[in-house]
Amino acid sequence: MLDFKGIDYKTIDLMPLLHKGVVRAAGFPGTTVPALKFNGEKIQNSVDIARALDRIVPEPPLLPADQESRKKVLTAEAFGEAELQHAVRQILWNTVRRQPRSIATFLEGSNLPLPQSVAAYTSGPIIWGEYKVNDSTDQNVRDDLAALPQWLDRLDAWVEDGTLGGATPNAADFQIATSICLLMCLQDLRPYIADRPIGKAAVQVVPSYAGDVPPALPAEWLAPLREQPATAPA
Ligand SMILES: N[C@@H](CCC(=O)N[C@@H](CS)C(=O)NCC(=O)O)C(=O)O
Repeated sequence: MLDFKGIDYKTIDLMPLLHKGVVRAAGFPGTTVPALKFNGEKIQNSVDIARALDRIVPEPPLLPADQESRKKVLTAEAFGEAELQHAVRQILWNTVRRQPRSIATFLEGSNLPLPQSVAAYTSGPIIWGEYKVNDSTDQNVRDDLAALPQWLDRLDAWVEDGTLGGATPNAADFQIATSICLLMCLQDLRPYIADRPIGKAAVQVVPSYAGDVPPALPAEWLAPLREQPATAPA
């Protein structure tokens, strides 16, 4: 969103889990990332960040001017933030826990001053902690995967009606594309998403996304995805 606005910025990457304490120590009220300091203002939560950026740098806007389109974008953004995002986190950490070495692939392009040896030593407790924090239990992940086909259909429909994937990305595109690209880091899921309208739209918004997790999930968990057609019916 900062790139889209043409705002110059510096990124600080933090270790997952440890970030909670660091963000608090930096003076933010909550423990989550993304967290942004802008002209002394501390802004947290992706939706609030999007609203704040539109307030601070109005052009180009992250929300459409037309009221009807704006309502749809806000609905899509809220779905991405409140439902999709958490499920993606749960699926991710359950899968990474089964393929712990894959965590190193997410470091590509990061500015963490982390030697491979330290990364290897600390990854176990971090993966376990994230698994716990996100409640990434097998049952929750199975429920998420069962819901995923309908969610992908909903996202494809938003691409079809222009709410997502338009010529200019909006706040919902940024909210959702990042989650979809993260899901596509999982080799288990990529084939069910990449060729769909939402898969293609997500890559347009986030062309490079580090991370590659080899197949890990039990085949029967993926049955709901296999059972549905690769693309939503017209
Ligand atoms: N909906 C928030 C969620 C942010 C969030 O939960 N981030 C995770 C990392 S993906 C986090 O920092 N979790 C730590 C915590 O909940 O304390 C957003 O989109 O900004």
